[in-house]
Amino acid sequence: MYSQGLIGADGSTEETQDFLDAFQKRIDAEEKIEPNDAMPEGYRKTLVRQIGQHAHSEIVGMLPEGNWITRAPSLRRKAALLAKVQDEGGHGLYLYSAAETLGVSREQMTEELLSGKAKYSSIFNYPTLSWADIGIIGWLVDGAAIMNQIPLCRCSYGPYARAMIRVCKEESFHQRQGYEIVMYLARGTEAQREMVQDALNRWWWPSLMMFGPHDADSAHSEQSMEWKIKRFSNDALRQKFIDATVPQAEFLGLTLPDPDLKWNAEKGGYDHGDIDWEEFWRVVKGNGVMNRDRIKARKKAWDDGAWVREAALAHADKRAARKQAAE
Ligand code: FAQ
Repeated sequence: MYSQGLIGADGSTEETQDFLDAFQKRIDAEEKIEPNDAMPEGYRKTLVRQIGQHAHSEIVGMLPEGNWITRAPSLRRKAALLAKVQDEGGHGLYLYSAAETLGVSREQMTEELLSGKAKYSSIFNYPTLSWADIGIIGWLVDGAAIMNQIPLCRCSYGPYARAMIRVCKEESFHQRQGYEIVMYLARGTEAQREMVQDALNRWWWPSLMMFGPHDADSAHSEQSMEWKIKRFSNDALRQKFIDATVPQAEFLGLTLPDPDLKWNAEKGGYDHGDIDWEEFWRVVKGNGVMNRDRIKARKKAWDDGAWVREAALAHADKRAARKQAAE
C-alpha cells in the first residue's frame, strides 16, 4: 500500500510524489483501477468529464435517429431502428452508472449538460433530413464510435472498460444495420442512389470531427494516454477510420466528398483534405444547426420525468421502511 497524499482541513488534497509514482506504476503494470482505490484527483476528474460526456452523447444521440422511427420505410426497418435507439439509451445508462462510481451524481451530470458546462459529441448537432441519413449514421457514426471505443475496452478504469465491452458489441450490430440500409439504397433506383450520396456528402466531414481536434490541439490527450484512459491519439484513430471506410465506399460505388483523398503507399494509409476546424469549434461551442433543439429536448425530458424520479424514490423509501419495521 502507499500513502494517498495529505488531506487538508478544508478537504483539499495535496498529492505526494510517492503517491503519484505508485499510482503510475499500477497503470504501467496494466492493473485496473477500481472505484474504492486511491487515485489522483486529476485522474478522477478526467474520467468524470469523459465518461459523463460520453453518456450524454449516447442519450442525445437517440434524438436524430428517433426522429425517423415513425417514418421507417418498412416494419423490419422500424423494428431494427427502434431496437438500436433503445440500445443507445442503455449505453447512456451504463455510462452514467460508471461515472457515478467516481462520486458524481446523475443529477449533477444532467445539470452540467443542461447548463452547457458539459459537452456531448458534436455529431449529434446535425439534422437527419432523409431516410438515407439513418443508414449513413449507422455506417459512419457508429463505425467511428466503434473505432474510438474498442480501445476504451482496455481503459485503465475498470467500470468504464467493462461497460465498453458490451457497448462495442451492440455498436457493431448498429454499424451493420446502417451499412445494410446504405447498400440497399446504393443498389436501388437513381433517386435512392442520389439520396444516399447526398447523405454521405453531409455526414462525412462531421464523422471525422467526432475523433476530436488534431493531436497538437488536443488538451487532454497526452495525460489521458499516460494514464491509459485513451490508448490512441485522436489523429491515429481518425486515420484508422478513414483507412477502413474508403474501401467500403468504393465497394458501394459511392464517392467520399474529399477530392484530396489519396492512398499514400509510403505511410500505408490515405491522405485526406483539411478538416474545417472552425465548423467543429462552432458546433462544440453550441452554435451548430441543432444544438438548441437538442438541449431543449433533453430539458423537457428531464422536467417531464421529475415525477417518475420522485415516485421511484418514494417507493424505495417505503420498501426500506417496511423492511426495517419487519426486522
Ligand atoms: N464533440 O483534449 P481533447 C456515439 C472536446 S458516442 C464535442 O481531444 P479528449 C454512439 C473535448 O471534450 C460518441 N466535443 O479531449 C452513438 C474537450 O473539451 P473539454 C461520443 C469534443 O476527451 C452512435 C476538448 O474538445 N463518444 O457516437 C469532441 O481527450 C449513434 C478538447 O479535446 C465518446 O464520447 C467532439 N467530437 O478526447 C450514439 C467516446 N472532441 O472537455 C447514438 C469517449 C473533443 O475540455 C447514435 N470519449 N471535444 O471541455 C473520447 O474518446 C474522448 O473524450 C474524445 C475527445 C476522443 C471524444
